[in-house]
Amino acid sequence: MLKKVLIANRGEIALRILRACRELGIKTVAVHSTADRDLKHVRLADESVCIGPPRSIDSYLNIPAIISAAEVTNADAIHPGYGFLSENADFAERVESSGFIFIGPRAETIRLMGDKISAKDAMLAAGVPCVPGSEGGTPEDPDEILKMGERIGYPLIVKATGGGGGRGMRVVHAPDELVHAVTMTRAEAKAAFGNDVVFMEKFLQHPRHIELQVLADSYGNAIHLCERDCSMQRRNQKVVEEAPAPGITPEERARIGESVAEACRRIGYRGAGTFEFLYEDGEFYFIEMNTRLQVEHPVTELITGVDLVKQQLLIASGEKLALKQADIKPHGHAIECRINAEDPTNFTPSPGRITRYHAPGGLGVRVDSHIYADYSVPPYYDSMIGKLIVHGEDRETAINRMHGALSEMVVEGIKTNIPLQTRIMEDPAFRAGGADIHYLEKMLGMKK
Ligand code: MV4
Repeated sequence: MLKKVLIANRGEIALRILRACRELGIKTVAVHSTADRDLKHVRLADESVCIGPPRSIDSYLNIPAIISAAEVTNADAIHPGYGFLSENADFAERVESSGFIFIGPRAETIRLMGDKISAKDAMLAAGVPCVPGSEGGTPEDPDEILKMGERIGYPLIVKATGGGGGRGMRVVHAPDELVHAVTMTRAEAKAAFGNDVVFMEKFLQHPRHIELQVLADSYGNAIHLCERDCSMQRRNQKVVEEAPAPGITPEERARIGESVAEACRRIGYRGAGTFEFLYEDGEFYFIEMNTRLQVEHPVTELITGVDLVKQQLLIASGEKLALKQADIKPHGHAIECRINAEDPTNFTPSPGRITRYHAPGGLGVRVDSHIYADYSVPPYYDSMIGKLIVHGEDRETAINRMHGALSEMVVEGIKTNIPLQTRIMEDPAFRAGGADIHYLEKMLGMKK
C-alpha cells in the first residue's frame, strides 16, 4: 500500500483526495501557492510545501517545484486531481522517471487519448461507436478536402486533434465555407496547441452529453460504473450533472458499458477514466476520453456505492480490482450542482471573503467543498467553490432534495450561482429529463 501521497491540486478536490488517503492510512502532502496558505486541506495535511507564487503557471503547473516537493517530503506517489497537470503526459513521465508513482494511467495512454485522432482510431479498432468522419487527418489539397466533405455530408464539424473540451472546433454548413474553415481551424490550433492537424466529423445538431466511468487495474481487469448525463452546460462548462442518464435502458447501458470496458483492456488502461459520448436518436457516438478523475465523479459514487478515489489509490498501490462487473448495480438517482463564486446574472467571477457560511444537510445530501466562514476565494483560479450532491430513490426525489438543499445553503460576502441552480431545479424541461447540450443556453436566452 502507498505510504505517502502528494496532492498536486487545490480546493475541493485536494480535500476529497486527502479524505480518501486518510481512510486508507496514507499520509498526505499538500502543495500550495502563496495565495492558498489558508486552504482547508493544507491545514489538514500531514505536511505542506509552498511551491510558488499565485499564478498557476508558477505553482500548480510548475513541474520541477512539484517533483522537488515530493523529493523533500519523501512521498511515494502523486495524485494530480483534475485540471492543472492531470492530463499532461510529460508530467506523468517526469513523475515516474523521478521514481514516484503517478496516480493515473501510463504516460503513453495519456498521450494516445490526448490526440483526438489517435483516440478515435483506438476506439474504432476496439469496436466503440464513433461519429462518422474523416478517420484520420484532413488532407492538404482543397479538392481532396471538398471530396471528404461531400462524403461526410453537411453540416460537419472541423476539430483540432490537439484540442478538446470545446477548444479548436468549427461548424461548417455548406461546401463553400469548408476550405476556409479548415485553414482557420489549422491556424488557431497551431497557435493554441502547437499542432495544426485537424479532422472532420458529421455535426450532430441536438445531442446529449453522456459519459461512462471506468476503472481498470494493472492486470487487464476493467469494469464500467454506469453513465452520467452532463448535458446541462454553458460555454463548455458543466453546470449540473446526474447519474444515471434519464431514459437509458439497462440493455443500452450494458452494451455501451461492455464496449468501453473492452476498450480499456485493449489499450491497457490503468486507473479511473471517462469515455465521453454524444447521444442522439438512441445512438452513442464516442468523442473524447478523459484520463483523470472528473469533477462530477460523486454522482457515480452515490449510485454505485464505490469510492472512486480509494479505487484509484488501491490501483496505484498495485492491487487487483476487487470489484467485478456484477457488483455494479446502480441504485436510485444522483444529481450534482456545481457551486461557483460568480454573478448569477452575467457569470463574471466573484472572488472575495466569505463572511457567512451554512452548509445544507440531511439524508442523501453531500457537500464537497473546501470553503468556510472567513475564507477568502482567491481571484487566480477557477470559480468553483464546491459541489452540492444529492441522492434519492428516483429522479424526482433527487431534484426535490436538491431544491431543498439549495434553499438551505447560505454563502454570504460573495456572489454565487445558487439562484441559477434553483431556477434549473424548477425548470419544467430539466424536470422532464433528457434535455440536450443546447438547452441551458436557450433557457438563459443566449440562443434561439
Ligand atoms: C461535437 C458536437 C456535435 N457534433 N461533435 C464540444 C466539446 C468537445 N468535447 C466536443 N464538442 C462537441 N463535439 C460532433 N460531431 C458538439 C459538441 C459540443 C458539445 C459537446 C459536449 C458538451 C457540450 C457541447 C457544447 C457545444 C458543442
